[in-house]
Amino acid sequence: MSNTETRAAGGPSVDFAAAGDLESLYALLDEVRMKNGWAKPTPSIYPEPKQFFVPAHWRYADARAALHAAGRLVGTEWAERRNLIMANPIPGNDYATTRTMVGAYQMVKGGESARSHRHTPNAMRIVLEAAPDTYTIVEGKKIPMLPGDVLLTPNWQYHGHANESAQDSYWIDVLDAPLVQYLGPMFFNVHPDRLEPASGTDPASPMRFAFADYRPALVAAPEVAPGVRTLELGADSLPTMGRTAVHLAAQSTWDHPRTTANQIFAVVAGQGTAQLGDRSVAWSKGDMLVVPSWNPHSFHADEEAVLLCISDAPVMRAMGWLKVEPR
Ligand code: GTQ
Ligand code: FE2
Repeated sequence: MSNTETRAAGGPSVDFAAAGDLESLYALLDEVRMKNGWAKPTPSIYPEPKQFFVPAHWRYADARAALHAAGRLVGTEWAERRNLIMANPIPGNDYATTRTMVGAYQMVKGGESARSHRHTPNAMRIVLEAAPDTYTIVEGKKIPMLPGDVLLTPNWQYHGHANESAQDSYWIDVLDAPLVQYLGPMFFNVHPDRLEPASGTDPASPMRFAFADYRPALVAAPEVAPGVRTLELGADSLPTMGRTAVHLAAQSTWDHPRTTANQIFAVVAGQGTAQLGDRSVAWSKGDMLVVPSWNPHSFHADEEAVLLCISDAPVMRAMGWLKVEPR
């Protein structure tokens, strides 16, 4: 007979009064599914951010070659998306790039489409290679995808991709899916028509930040450091992820302060080096880098460069947890 049944209603389920030492107290706690909070090996509350996620760098040259090969082996008839996930290289993780976001590379072949679906995670894309007549179809409108463009797909909007050009297109996807998984409200469904029919093309969609528009504005923006300019792309257009375009003049260095925000960087143009935590990496066009919360990081451009910084700063700000290290 279990203790639960022998104890009187209202009394303790086990006899804590009989615990003569901590070990027997812990054994009794196990029986009522409780843990002591005073002798845990790793406290849950600590003085500064402690990350399981690590800074990391992925080369577009690798992703592109892998996707090109996948183009022979993976059809969009059966795969929801032909994409590669940049899972943070920590034990047991096969999805999240950082706590709140996942970064991926995707390829849609010339003449091919990726079927329409919708999901509660917010998404955005940064186009690396695409010829005219490559579109993402968002809620029945064709939105052009050209190199350097940033395209948004908010929560629950139907989206599919149609490459009506002759050239394979490649881009980076960033989604807040790990945050949605963590909090719980994950929903997904496919569109009844496979690829949602489009009623027209909307090159000036508020969901599109065309490279041709933001690059001139970026190079005219004030310097935040010698040779470094930044521009927000549509603050608040997604509730969870912000976008900052960064222009680095040749030989400039961007010493970005530590922040509680998690950040994914996409290299839109140029090449250089970065210091991520205690790692040095050499980056070039199309590469992806991740800087989890509170890791030091700086970028040096060997030639003129444009980076896109995608961050969960809007979430941190909304919760009162956005903190940037003073210097
Ligand atoms: O293109 O809709 O990389 O839903 C991951 C999930 C891309 C997309 C990804 C997605 C998409
Ligand atoms: Fe999607």
